[in-house]
Amino acid sequence: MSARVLVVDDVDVNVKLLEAKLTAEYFDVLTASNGIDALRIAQAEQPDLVLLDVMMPQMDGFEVCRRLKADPRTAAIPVVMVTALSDVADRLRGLEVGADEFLTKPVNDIALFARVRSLARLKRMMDEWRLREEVYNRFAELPGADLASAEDDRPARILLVEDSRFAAAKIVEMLAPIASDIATHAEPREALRALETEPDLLIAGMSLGSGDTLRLVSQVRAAEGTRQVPILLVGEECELPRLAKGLDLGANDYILRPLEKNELLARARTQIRRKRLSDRLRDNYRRSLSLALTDPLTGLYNRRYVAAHLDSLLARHEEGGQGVAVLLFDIDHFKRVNDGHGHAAGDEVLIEVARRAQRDVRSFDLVARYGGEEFLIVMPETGLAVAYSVAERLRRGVAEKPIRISAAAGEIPVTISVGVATARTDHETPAALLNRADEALYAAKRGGRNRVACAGGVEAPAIIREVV
Ligand code: GH3
Ligand code: MG
Ligand code: MG
Repeated sequence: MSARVLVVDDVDVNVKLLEAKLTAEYFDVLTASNGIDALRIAQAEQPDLVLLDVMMPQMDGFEVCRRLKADPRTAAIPVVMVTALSDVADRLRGLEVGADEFLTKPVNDIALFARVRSLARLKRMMDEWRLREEVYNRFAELPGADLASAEDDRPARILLVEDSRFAAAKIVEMLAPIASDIATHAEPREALRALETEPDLLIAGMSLGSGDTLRLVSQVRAAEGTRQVPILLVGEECELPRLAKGLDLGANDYILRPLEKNELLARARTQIRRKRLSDRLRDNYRRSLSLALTDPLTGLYNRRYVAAHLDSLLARHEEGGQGVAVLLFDIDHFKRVNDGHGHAAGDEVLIEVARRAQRDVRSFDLVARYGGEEFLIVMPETGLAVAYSVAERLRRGVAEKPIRISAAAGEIPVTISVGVATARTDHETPAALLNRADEALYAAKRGGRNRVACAGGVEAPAIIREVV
């Protein structure tokens, strides 16, 4: 993965040095020597990351960071502040203006590459979600998700893996202002099990007597259920190479001992915020996906979805599958239901017919609302005889019991007509198959309604009639 990094520093030598290091690691580098240029380039070029010097004449790094985070066009770009030595006051001020990370001068290569990579990866992920969400919101005509409101300050649930009781107690005490619940485990194995409760953050000490923290990191990242949990590592300065390895394996951040309360709080808070934002984006995405592909009245798949589904089934069928059958059915004289009992009663009938259709097909058959009062069922691995018997069961399932509606009218007798078509062995297209089902449906209507007809006027064999 190559990321684009904007390096901002008023001292030319510093810019050149960082540029050389990053270019050697295959990052694309943009540069700026003052705050105004940095803001302009960040807006125009949308880098994946900004490395920002704190001490600059005119506009200092804090102000640049504040403006980047205040502008919706650049707010999502991670900012790493580059500060002189480990000045705690500087770090805190940086966190207050929204900086995501710190590096101290002279810049340590391990910390530089690991943090740049980890932040760029995160940015890519967020961009991807944002893009998908935009696309699906357009598709489903939903209002856009409000990213600002995705942030919430609910107290967090944190899982801590630390075998020194003293160290653990200290961390728990420091985190009290943001956590409602901190579960402490001394062993990685126990922690892995406890992760099933999906905490907002995992904090893990690097030197555990009872197991390997790096292994825990890769196990957490490998399992589907725990992949999303952010990981913050806690280590000593001499453990930097292992901490960097941890970041490569998927940990999100690290913090060095001796722990400073405000830095720990800030780093934990940042990870929790990101986790919640990405959860939120994922939920929105799922929700809009389901709205885009299902019918809100009946909950069935919609025409758009069933078309895509049929496409891929037919492609499989061409490659030597076992056949595909479709049933197209339509409620008889549905207009009379609306006219006689009102549109709301009509809706209730549609919902009940959909329910009975789903009840009467196999679990791998797909039921979709195809149009107003027209439904389509797609049945994989199905020949004409079975398709016909399912259609007949469906027809009976609707006709044999009137549909109860909430209005005074009580019960309404409803029938359906069904057209059955099966895919030809080669050169079948969805359009041609559906067309034949449609012709069969109209034959059933012409034949008197409340009946099943097969495409091409094929008479269902007598033996099937006996079976059903
Ligand atoms: P046929 O037996 O020939 O199918 O007659 P029909 O009356 O069912 O057919 P027609 O196509 O003339 O009328 C279908 C009606 O379905 C017209 C339309 O207003 C109604 N309809 C379509 N979608 C909905 C819906 O979502 N809710 C309700 N209540 N009615 C709908
Ligand atoms: Mg109808
Ligand atoms: Mg109709």
